[in-house]
Amino acid sequence: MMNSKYILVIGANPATNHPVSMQHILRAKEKGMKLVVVDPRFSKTAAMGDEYIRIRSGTDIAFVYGVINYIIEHDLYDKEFVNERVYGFSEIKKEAAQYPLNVVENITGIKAEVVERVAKEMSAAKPASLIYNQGLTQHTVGSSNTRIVIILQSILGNMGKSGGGVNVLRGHDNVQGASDMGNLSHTLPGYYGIGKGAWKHYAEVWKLPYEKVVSRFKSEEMMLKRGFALSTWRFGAINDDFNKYNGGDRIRAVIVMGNGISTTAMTDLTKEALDKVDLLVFFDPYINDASMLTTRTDNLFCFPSTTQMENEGSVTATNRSYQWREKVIEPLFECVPDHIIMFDMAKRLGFYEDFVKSLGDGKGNFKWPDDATAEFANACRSIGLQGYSADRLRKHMRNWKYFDTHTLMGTGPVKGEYFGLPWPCWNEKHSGTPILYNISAPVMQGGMGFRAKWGEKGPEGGSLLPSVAPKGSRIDKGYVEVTSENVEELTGIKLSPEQKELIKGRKWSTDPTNILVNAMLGAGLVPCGNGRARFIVPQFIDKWPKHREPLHTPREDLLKKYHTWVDQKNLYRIDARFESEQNHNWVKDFPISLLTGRLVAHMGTGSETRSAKYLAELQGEMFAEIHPNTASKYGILDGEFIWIHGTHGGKIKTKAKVTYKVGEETIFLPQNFSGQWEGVDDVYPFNTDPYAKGAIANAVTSYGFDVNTACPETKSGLVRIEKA
Ligand SMILES: Nc1nc2c(c(=O)[nH]1)N[C@H]1C(S)=C(S)[C@@H](COP(=O)(O)OP(=O)(O)OC[C@H]3O[C@@H](n4cnc5c(=O)[nH]c(N)nc54)[C@H](O)[C@@H]3O)O[C@H]1N2
Ligand SMILES: Nc1nc2c(c(=O)[nH]1)N[C@H]1C(S)=C(S)[C@@H](COP(=O)(O)OP(=O)(O)OC[C@H]3O[C@@H](n4cnc5c(=O)[nH]c(N)nc54)[C@H](O)[C@@H]3O)O[C@H]1N2
Ligand SMILES: [Mo]
Repeated sequence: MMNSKYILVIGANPATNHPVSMQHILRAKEKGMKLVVVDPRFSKTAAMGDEYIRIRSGTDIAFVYGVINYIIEHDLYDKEFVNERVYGFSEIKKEAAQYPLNVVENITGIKAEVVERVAKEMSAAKPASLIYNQGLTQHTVGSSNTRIVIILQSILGNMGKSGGGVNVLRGHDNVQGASDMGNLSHTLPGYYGIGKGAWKHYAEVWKLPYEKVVSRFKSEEMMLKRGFALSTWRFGAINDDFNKYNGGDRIRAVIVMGNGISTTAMTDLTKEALDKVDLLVFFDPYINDASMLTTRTDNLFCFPSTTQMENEGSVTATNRSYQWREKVIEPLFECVPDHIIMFDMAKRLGFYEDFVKSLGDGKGNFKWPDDATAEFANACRSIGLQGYSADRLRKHMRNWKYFDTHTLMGTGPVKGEYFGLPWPCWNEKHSGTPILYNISAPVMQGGMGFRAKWGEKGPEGGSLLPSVAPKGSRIDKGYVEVTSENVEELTGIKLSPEQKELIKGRKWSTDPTNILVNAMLGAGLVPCGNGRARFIVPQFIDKWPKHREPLHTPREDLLKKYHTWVDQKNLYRIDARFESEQNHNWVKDFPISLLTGRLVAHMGTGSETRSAKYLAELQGEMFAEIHPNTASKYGILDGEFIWIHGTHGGKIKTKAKVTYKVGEETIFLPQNFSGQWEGVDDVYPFNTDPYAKGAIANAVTSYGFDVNTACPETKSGLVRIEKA
């Protein structure tokens, strides 16, 4: 980002949420980079920017299409990049043509000349970067939002370049690592999915017969099904209608490890579910928020787990760099590290021997966390983690001073390696990949094309293979991923009969010998192939992004043209309402738009930070930001209490903060408070109250889920307000 000439921040607020990244951004600004912030709220980042663009929440696709359309119409796009490395341009061109400037202005509230200026300036800046985060993802169209910004950056030729790209500023410390490790219900670690092939790969990694893995499930069929998501489990605990997706029964027990509970939309549902399940268990260094939400008096267990300071292992940053974290102190009091809790659970559930079979000698003698690191490095070949080892990562952390803070390249003892070996890191000699899809570097030094995951032929005809390749490749254009079938043809080398036997039926991501990968590297080729960036995803409900109004929209007039999808069956085990929720004319009774986001002094649910007295002192109170005109319309003065009523039936009482940061039609609530329920704050068990307490924003967020990921629509809701 330090090399960017222009940065579009859209749906992120790094000045508050990523203060370290913000320093990199400001360094680029010192060198003349233009910083433009698109946000419904005048954020701290907007205050640091050169231009602030107020957008109506949930309309980013229309805005970005407006920019794309202008760029294409005025011939401002990177034709070389598009011709050589992109698939599906003509479909996007056609779709974008439906978003001329006046249409964009009507949908988004952004003036035509502003869209025009962004298009002109961003296409002139080489390179331009784009930063997004939760402002784009927490919508029914969240996954389409994430695609449209990639499409924009590809059309501008900004992908695979230093100072370009799409920079997703991630959430928690190590959320990238959690994602790489597959802490989700629809994928195994390394993004393998949960198909039979993926499970077989893992059975091999875990040194277990496939049948043994199957035997942990009710049936093989259930093993191959997506589980509940963090947003949908409540329905699975409350609503028997969804038993059909869940092996015939409701969720009976809930075990929570590292989630604050009140942070999911529609807290009323969470409360009901916590009350209804048979067993509730928390592993948390703090008293989890659930303790104040639930009214149950039995079968609730809170176990003290340690914090990250009392643990060792790797964590992963936003740029895919793995960082080794040393243990700072021994576990305090009776706190136990999470992995020990897991091992203990496996023992008590009777499968400990299987659980640790792939660690160390396979008989329970292993070194933590080294052997676990070796296990996931061996498993996650799909993203190229096989170049990792605990020793290599430790060495990087201990020699951090030998890395250039600008390029990440090392010298001295870490010469030729990029800090933290950002993946893919294809083998123990690979440098790591500091910039994805960069074809100006050789593959062994971090070069790669787009993955050729979808074969040669595009879904709408034409080739999915590009006409260019990373520097120094044996093949100077596109090629498919390497398998035992095509390895000799792609690499031009002859494998011995023994080698052939070892890799029979394998491909690069399932070959434990790494023969296929090493053969490709030797020929300067990318193991996962060299493909085009694909703008069309045939299996998605929208093959390419389309603007669709939020389920709770203040613009009923736009629904005819930009309505949502039909209701969806079995979205992470629930039948989710889309159309039937949208067709309700909510705005009549709930005329104010609800926006939620974060504060610098608190983290997530705030269980930790609101229990820290200095942070609680910095930000001690929950509040609702409201525009002066709206406040005056309701007769509300700054600092007075208001009631906010959500469309899902919840209500909260909080202080009004009268400010121009929000538009007249919007209120903003920070998501970092908890500890009050419907205006009452005496809800914690005796002596466990954090220092700072307040109303829970998610008590008034609306129903609604991303159609692909089930991420809740916490950035576009509607509410009703009144003076308390
Ligand atoms: N201090 C602090 N730092 C944190 C966290 C924290 O709680 N406290 N949480 C961490 C986590 S888990 C995460 S995921 C990240 C989140 O980081 P961010 O995504 O930056 O956080 P938010 O404040 O939730 O949302 C960012 C901005 O999106 C805007 N926005 C809302 N809706 C829209 C929309 O429709 N379009 C556009 N263009 N903008 C919109 C909001 O007004 C807000 O300013 O922060 C991480 N860092
Ligand atoms: N309305 C609205 N809602 C939102 C959002 C929003 O923008 N608006 N943002 C969403 C996003 S992006 C996120 S990530 C979530 C965040 O929501 P949560 O993940 O619920 O928030 P945290 O407070 O980070 O929760 C972490 C919990 O883990 C505990 N913990 C900390 N360290 C450890 C450890 O080492 N081991 C264990 N076992 N426990 C530990 C903490 O004490 C805390 O209880 O909120 C989501 N909810
Ligand atoms: Mo997050």
